[in-house]
Amino acid sequence: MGISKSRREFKRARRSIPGGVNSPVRAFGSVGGVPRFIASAKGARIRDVDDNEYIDYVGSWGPMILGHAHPKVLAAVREAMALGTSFGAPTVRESDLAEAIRRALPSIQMVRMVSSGTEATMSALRLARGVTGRSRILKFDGCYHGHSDGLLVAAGSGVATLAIPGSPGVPKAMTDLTVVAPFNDLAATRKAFGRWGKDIAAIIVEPIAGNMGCIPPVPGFLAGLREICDEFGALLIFDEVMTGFRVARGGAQRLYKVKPDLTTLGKIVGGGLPAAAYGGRRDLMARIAPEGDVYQAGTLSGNPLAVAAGIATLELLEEPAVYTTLAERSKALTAGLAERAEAQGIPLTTRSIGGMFGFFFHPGPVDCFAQAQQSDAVAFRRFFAAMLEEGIYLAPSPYEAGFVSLAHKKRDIAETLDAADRALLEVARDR
Ligand code: KE4
Repeated sequence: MGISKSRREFKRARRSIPGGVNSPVRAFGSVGGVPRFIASAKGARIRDVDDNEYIDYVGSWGPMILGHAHPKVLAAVREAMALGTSFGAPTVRESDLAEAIRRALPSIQMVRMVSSGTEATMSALRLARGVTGRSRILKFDGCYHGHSDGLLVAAGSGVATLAIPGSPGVPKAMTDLTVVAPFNDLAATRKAFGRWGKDIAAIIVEPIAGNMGCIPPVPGFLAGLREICDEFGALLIFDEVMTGFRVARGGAQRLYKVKPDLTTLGKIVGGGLPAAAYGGRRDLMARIAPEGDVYQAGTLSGNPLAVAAGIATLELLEEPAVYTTLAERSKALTAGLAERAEAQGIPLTTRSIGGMFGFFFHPGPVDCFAQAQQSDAVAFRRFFAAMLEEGIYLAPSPYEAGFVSLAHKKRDIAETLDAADRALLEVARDR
């Protein structure tokens, strides 16, 4: 596979852009090699600047659930574009999108559009602090909620701890307000509330973790968080930036039947354009300016092009069978991977939930970040590289989830599994 143009463009990009990319994971830092510079995409496939084609399981990190360049989404954006690209004033279509979100997620009685998942979680946490008058928040180790200071943290030493800065530039004063507990560990969460409960404004959680690989909640975990929040007067925030409209029309909260106080959304709600949202109980959202006193704003919030793409995407996801199809594709892929790995004596733990999936080179169980970190990183790197060479584009990190789209057909899954057979041989050979 020739990649000379990507190699040249990567060298060029690094002169002007930090790491040559506009978001770190794109640089292939975890897997090595040259990131592919993408020229175009259609359906389940992307094409790089060297004219290599790949079956794409990243899908722009989740938004491309319909497949790339869906004709109805493109038409909606073209139609919107002809009327102007941004007004900085209210539009009818923003209410159409808000109502579509409310219909899909009934826990969202009011919703505010923003431009990224980071903005959505940052704003939801400010609202939680504003309405409770409390300063601390609790998050889970391995969950990612965007890069705002209080969330860009690492777990301290110990089971439930005050966070430590996850990056230079994040002041300790910020991370002292963030408590970190292990994902899927109710006992540790309850212990943290025992110590800081009266000052914890909210728990924020990915109801299905997708940023430490794909790790579902163990039975009772989410319901347990609901109980703890109710007992201590904290708010429960589901960060469904990834899982919203991905695992079910109503998101993970619909799958697991646990009702959060606030929900954050992103990715799919913008149909691949920059749009995200936060919303929830009316009594909480009414505290957001200008109706209330908790400030949040954004020049391009509710941008007409992003709203058009979001509405078109959510409309196409109203077809009842879509989530059955997505789950079938995802399950066929992960079951096939597990079968082939077992045949070659390679420990592999796989997960598939709706249209998202994950796999760990690990015998299992993998229910939290500490266990995910015990996965075989070398095996992952070898598998990733071999699959890329085969024309299969997986997430370039063992700590990401994978995504199928409605454009992935059975023949794409079969082609992927044939490639996996050969790629797993590479892994087995070097073990
Ligand atoms: P953005 O600010 O990147 O739009 O959203 C942040 C965010 C919030 N919450 C969850 C659950 C998320 O998964 C994300 C962003 N996801 C990553 C990939 N896992 C985006 C890819 C990237 O960082 O380039």
